[in-house]
Amino acid sequence: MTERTLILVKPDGVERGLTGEILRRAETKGYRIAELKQLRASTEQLAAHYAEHEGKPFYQPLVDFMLSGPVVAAILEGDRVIEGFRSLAGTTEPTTAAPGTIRGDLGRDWGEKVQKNLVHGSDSVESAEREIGIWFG
Ligand code: IDP
Repeated sequence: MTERTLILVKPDGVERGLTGEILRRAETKGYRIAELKQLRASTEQLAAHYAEHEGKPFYQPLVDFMLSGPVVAAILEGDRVIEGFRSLAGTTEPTTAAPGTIRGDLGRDWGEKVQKNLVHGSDSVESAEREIGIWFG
């Protein structure tokens, strides 16, 4: 079943020059980049994107981190791409994410309040459509 997902290369990934490597992994897996842009996120976009986390202790550090530099937003297309990209990204904590994944191979803990884990990928069809609206209008 062909799906679309919204991915973000977070500011740590852009700053470290890993955008190409992250997109390469998605393309090599066979997913198609339907849309791609670099931008500075607005507080409104982040409030909408992370609404489910509002009130959690890492919420404000997360928003501040996402405002700290440019992000790269992309729409990926492919069969089961939502699940597939999350599998490529690995689990949330980069220190323990499995080797072979983006977070496991390229990330680690930096002793900060927020997990700087390089990428975001939508977690369901509903989230993907909502997030594509936030980042691509
Ligand atoms: P996901 O990105 O792996 O789907 P979510 O639970 O949706 O993880 O959390 C969104 C983002 O918030 C994570 O990618 C990470 O950057 C940050 N985050 C989540 N949980 C924690 C935490 O317990 N401490 C610090 N940062 C967190």
